[in-house]
Amino acid sequence: MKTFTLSALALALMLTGCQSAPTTNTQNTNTAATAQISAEQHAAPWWQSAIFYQIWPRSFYDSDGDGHGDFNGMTKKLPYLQELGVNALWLTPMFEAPSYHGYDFTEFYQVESDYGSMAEFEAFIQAADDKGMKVILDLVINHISSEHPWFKRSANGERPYSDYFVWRDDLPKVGSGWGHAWSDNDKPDAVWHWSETRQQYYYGAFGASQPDLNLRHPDVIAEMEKMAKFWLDKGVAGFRLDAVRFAMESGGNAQADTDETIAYWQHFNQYVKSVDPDAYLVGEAWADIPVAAKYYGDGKGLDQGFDFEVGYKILGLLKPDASGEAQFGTMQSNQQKNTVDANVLKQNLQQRIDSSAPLDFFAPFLTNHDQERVAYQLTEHDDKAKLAAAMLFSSPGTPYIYYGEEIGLTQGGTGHDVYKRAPMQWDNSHQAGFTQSDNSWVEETALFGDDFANWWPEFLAKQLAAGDRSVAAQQAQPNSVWRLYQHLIAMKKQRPEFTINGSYQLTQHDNGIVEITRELSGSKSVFVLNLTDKAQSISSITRDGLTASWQHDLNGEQLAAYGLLLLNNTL
Ligand SMILES: [Ca+2]
Ligand SMILES: [Ca+2]
Repeated sequence: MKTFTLSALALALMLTGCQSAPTTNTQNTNTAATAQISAEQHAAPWWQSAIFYQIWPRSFYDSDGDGHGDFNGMTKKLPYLQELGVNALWLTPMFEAPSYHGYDFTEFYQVESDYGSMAEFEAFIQAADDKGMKVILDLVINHISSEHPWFKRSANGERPYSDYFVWRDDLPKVGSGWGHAWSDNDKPDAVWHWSETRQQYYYGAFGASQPDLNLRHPDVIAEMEKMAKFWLDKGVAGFRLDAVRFAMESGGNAQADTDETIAYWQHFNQYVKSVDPDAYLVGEAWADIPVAAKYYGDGKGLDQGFDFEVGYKILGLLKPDASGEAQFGTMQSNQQKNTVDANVLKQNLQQRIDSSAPLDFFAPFLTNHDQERVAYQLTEHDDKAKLAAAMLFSSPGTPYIYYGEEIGLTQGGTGHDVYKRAPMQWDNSHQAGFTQSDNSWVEETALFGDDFANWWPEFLAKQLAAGDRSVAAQQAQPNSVWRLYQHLIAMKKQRPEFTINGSYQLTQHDNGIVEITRELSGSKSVFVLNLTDKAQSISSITRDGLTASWQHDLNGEQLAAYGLLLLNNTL
């Protein structure tokens, strides 16, 4: 049996006056230290106690029967989110854009008309605020739509727009390093696109329809700041920044993570904080931890960045036969044949600690809108989905939940992103309660092309027949995935050991049972996870002074296959 202990951070120890990190089962309740922790939490930025929920607005709830989710639909579902317990929301893009996904803005100051009016957006922000929920928006600064007036004018050579994008006369040669910046491919024509109008090539890291902005141009820099201020003034709490790694490119072998890019985000953060000191920036740097940490920028960069590795590692432990390949980068698979080694979780945490950013920089999550859904990866195995949730919430940092993960929502296939972004399933009624329309937006051939088969009716019928994968059905079951999420969220908000300063100890017992302990100043929680497909003894787990707040298939001293036991002491 191997034991690993992460000491509480040195700073925390200094602040709380502890002599050493809590590593044993001692039950010394230090009320003075707890009070100090509370004061410290009070002073900490709001995002450190946030539980984020990522909404794909088009798929959340359709309030007016046109088959597209909308602002009023999100407003209507705020009580649901409050009941779940989340206190912060990330909306994927909701500015006017030609695509269904919205990552290609044609407007910086108008909402996506499919989602409703500006007044309805403002009402949503106000209603969320009334419930104590922060809302952040998805901001894409690296590129905009080729249909944006800026690009049309730039292609026409109109000043001052002519230099708002990155132009060159000739296509770089193969071997010059140009290609998709997130891979090592050598393919200049993947990122340099020909403009008939201008008779030049323009740079577009994400394809011809999404030209990269020239973020060296003072007008462009100023406009991006103006856009941020416009939305902050409307009451949003910050931004999730798309594709932060690719802001500034300076050559074929310098298309990502350049010093200039880090400096750009430092500058942007400085501006945003000048508008609102509490505004929050979280970056999508889809890369391994040392690279993601760069965006902390010595404390002047982004407030947080996603930890893309922890989700791979957690899900990898639950599907040991899968290849576990990283989808977008340099991450290594953690698979070991026929063996589940939970040490990957502590290695992940150690990497965060060893990085150039502090531990509270990282936001762990299981999946997002670009990744196969948890339930799909785990073949709709609810007990495994619960273990995934437990591992996520036991990990220090600000967690993000992708809508539907809390009900074990799966997907209708693979190979197209829309499968990962399908309508929420609210109940077992018509269209799973998402829309009154006979059709949902995912069936619109105009959005996906005539060749794309309509997979939705069959998928929906299957989900409705199963009957257990909707919010209503999950809420009605005491041991459902939804109930566990609700429990974990409440625990994370209430118990001090789940703050960034709580110690983390992971032990893998010889029979495969994994024990994760979080503890701070006498407050303690223990996760007991059976990562094997057989019932296992948990007689070696010390349970003195602890009571079970969640137990699944616990039979005496045996925890069922993929069972979960959650123990806490009294606060
Ligand atoms: Ca609608
Ligand atoms: Ca760029």
